[in-house]
This record gives sequence, structure tokens and C-alpha cells, in this order.
Amino acid sequence: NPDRDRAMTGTFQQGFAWGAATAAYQIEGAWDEDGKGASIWDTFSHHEGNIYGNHNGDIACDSYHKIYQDVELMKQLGLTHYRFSISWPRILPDGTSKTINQAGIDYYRELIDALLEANIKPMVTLYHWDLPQALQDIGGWENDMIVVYFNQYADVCFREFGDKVKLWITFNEPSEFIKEGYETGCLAPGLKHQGTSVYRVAHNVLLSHGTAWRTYDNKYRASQKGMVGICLVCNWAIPYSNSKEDVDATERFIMFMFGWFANPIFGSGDYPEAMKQQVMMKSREQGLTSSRLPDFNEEEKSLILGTMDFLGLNYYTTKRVRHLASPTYPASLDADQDLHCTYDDDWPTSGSTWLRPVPWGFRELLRWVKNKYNNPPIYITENGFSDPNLESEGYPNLDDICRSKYIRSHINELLKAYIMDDVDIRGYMTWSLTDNFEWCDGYSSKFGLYHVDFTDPSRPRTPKTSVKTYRQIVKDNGFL
Ligand code: GBH
Repeated sequence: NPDRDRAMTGTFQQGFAWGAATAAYQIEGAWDEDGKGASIWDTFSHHEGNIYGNHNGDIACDSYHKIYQDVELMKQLGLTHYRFSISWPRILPDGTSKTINQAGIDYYRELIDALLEANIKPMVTLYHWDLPQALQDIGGWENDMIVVYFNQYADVCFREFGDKVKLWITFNEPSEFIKEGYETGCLAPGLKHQGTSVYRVAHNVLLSHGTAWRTYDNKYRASQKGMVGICLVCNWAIPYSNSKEDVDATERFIMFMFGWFANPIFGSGDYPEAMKQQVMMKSREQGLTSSRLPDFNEEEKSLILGTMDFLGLNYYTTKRVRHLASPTYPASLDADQDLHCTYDDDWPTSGSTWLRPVPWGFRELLRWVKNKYNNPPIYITENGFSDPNLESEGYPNLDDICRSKYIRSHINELLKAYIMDDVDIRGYMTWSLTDNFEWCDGYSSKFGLYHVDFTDPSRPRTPKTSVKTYRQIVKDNGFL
């Protein structure tokens, strides 16, 4: 479709949220300061061999000590919103509300006040992957008690910060931290529990989300008047061929990545049919008498369904999907899907093997979400690009033209979705404000609009070219 890539001019509605996103463990540092408890990421990154170059987030961008510098960067960009996450063990060192760490509360209060002072609204993620180690020691998300502890934590946050925070996100990308944390072992806590654990963990995450949303709804909504949503990451996917097998595999791919959480919360009220059938079939092949995917009882269904004031959508890339039957053993989330993902060779590369910029896939995904899930309000909570070829281009390469292009083309597709497809889009947060600790890639992978020198103890920030690009779009509220 030759028209597909043509840029359009136009603007978003007044009051559109323009932001940047970060996460506590990736930027804060101060990993054991002022009474903070250890998180699973402290444990995981301190264990040799888990992270590229044995990097860790002990200091990271030192954002814990740089509130005002970071807010200054946001002011330079002209942002109206900032999405950050709270470190659970910084405010509840052992995970439970038995002990509240006042210094942690004070830090987030200071950050929130600095933002509001600069006329920037906070959007706060409760869980961006840094579970208190004390809770991991009793099984983490595999222990059904986690629902109670997450609710205690959410309740403390709503109570302490809810007078000033009006946009809450319970979880960032459950599909990712569950798969990589409990099955492949690539992310903390680094477990390799194959085949069943991921589904049980997801069940507990969904119950935790629903319970926390209801706490807000019952105790805080009337006085605080905020909104609570969840961030789901979804790739767009297109079939490898027109065969029914490949088309079905593509649908399955999206259901395993997105529908797994979207359907129980704001769709059918249950796991997707394609997923139920597929995991049941695989489980039978393995000689099991019941599916590895748990059933919801009616009480659980009604606890979870409808617990969403907005969808936080993270979009990075698109995949081409074909059907491929997996061997019966070992059982895994991947094997359960019977598919294989590739990309087209003419999709540009980035610094991350998994990330190929496909801007039109963004619009397709938005249109699909609108039609499939009855037009939910959507904030784009992450979208971003990693600097390519650091060595060959010389580093630091501050002239990040690829990122500028990525940002411009993706926001333009977002504009098309808003204007031409009537998608209910409320805002856009770019990932990320600064280069930061990119999980298992450590500091080797750079997603920031601002460069950070991690060899310098003062962690200086320097704008890349994309700062100008994004600032202009924000200023124009789109493309004039
Ligand atoms: C986001 O996840 C995270 O929320 C954020 O913390 C992170 O810094 C940012 O992305 C950049 O990575 O294709 O098998 O190699 C993005 C989700 C992460 C999902 C990488 C796919 C690779 C899986 N993606 N992951 S694979």
C-alpha cells in the first residue's frame, strides 16, 4: 500500500498527554540507601553471569539523587506528563505494610512535587518488575498470598500519593516479566519453571490487578478522582502466508501476548478461546488430565472483569508469524503456541535484535484493539528505539537520526489512528527519557533521548538530536 507510509499533518486534541517513561530499577540507583529493602533485581544483577558485562542497577542514572536535573530535562522537552515507577521495596522493605520506610515515601513525594511544580503530571506504575526479595523468598508471584501483599502495597501508594497522582498503572508488561522471569530465566528472579508456572503466575497477577483496582474504586476514587489502568505490550503481527494455518497462528500470537491479560480484564472476561484450546491440546499430548492453563471460577471472573479505566499500550515492533508445530516436550509458553516469528528483511534494524521499526504496524495494532475491545481509552505508555551499531558508529553518537525518524514516524501513525480511525488515544510516552539500565543488556543498550555517561560518577545527561525532534512535535501537538 503506497499511501501507507505517507506522513499526514494534523494535531491531537487539547490536553493530549505528552510524556516520557522510565522505571525505578532502570534509573534510580541508591539500591540500599535510606532503608530500602532488596529487590529481586538487586539479587539477580549481583549474581555473576546474569547481565551483560555483569552490570547492575546499584547506581544506574543515580536519579534517586537527581530529581531536579531530571525534571529539568522534561521541561526542556516541554512534557506534560512523566511516567515513572515506584520501587516496592523502597517504601515497603520486606514487601508487607508492616514496616513503611518513610524515607522512601519522602523521596517519591519530593519527585511528585517537583513535577507538579513544573506543571508535569505524574503517571505512576506500581510494578515495573522489582519485587521485594523478601516476597520472592516465599515464592513471589507463584505464592497465592501475593494478591494480599500487592493489595497492601497498592493501598499504601494510593493513600500516600493519591492526592497528587491521578494516573495509576498496576503492572508493566505482565506477559514479559512472567515469561522471562519464571520460564526462560532471562529476567529476575531468573527461574526456569517450565510449562505450568507462567500460567499460575499470570492468574495471580490478574487477581492482584483486579483486587488493587477495586481497592482504589472502593476506598479512593470518590475523593481522589483518578484512573487506574494496566500496561500491556503488544507487537503487531502479520501472517507469513495467506494459508489458514498461518492466519490462525498470527491470531494465536497476539492472544498469547496480549489477549492473555486483555480478555479477562476488558474483553470476554476469560482467557482467549484460542489460548484455552491450544494449551488444553498440548497438555493432553503430554498426558495430563487437565490443562496447564488454570480455569477462572465465576467469582474470580467477576473480580477481574471491568477493572480498567484506561489501557496503557506499549508498542515497539511487528512480527511475521507462521504456523510451526512444536515438539511435545519440553512444555513451555513458546511451545504451546505452535508458531515461529520472523521479520521482513526490508524492515530496518536497531540496537536490539527483537526491535525492527515498523511504524504502520502501530496504526494497525491500534485499529485492531479499538475494534476488538470496544474502543477503550488508550495511553501509549511506551514506544521507543535503541541506538544501533554503537561500536561501528563511534560512541557516544549523539546525532541519533534513527531515533528521530522512529519517533516521528510512529507518532504520525498514531495521529492517523486518532484522526482517520477514531481510536480513543489520550497520550503518548516515549521510552525513554535517558539511557538507562536495560535489564539483561545492562548499559549496552541505549533507549534514551538523553545520553548518560555511565563512566562519570556524576552521570551527566546530554541531549541527543531526538530531543529536538520530540520537543517540536510536543510543541505543535502533532504535525503542522
Ligand atoms: C519494555 O519492554 C520494558 O517495559 C522496558 O522496561 C524496557 O526498557 C523497554 O521495553 C526496552 O526494552 O523477541 O524473544 O528477543 C519491551 C518488551 C522486551 C519484549 C524484549 C520482547 C525480547 C524478546 N520487549 N523482548 S525476544
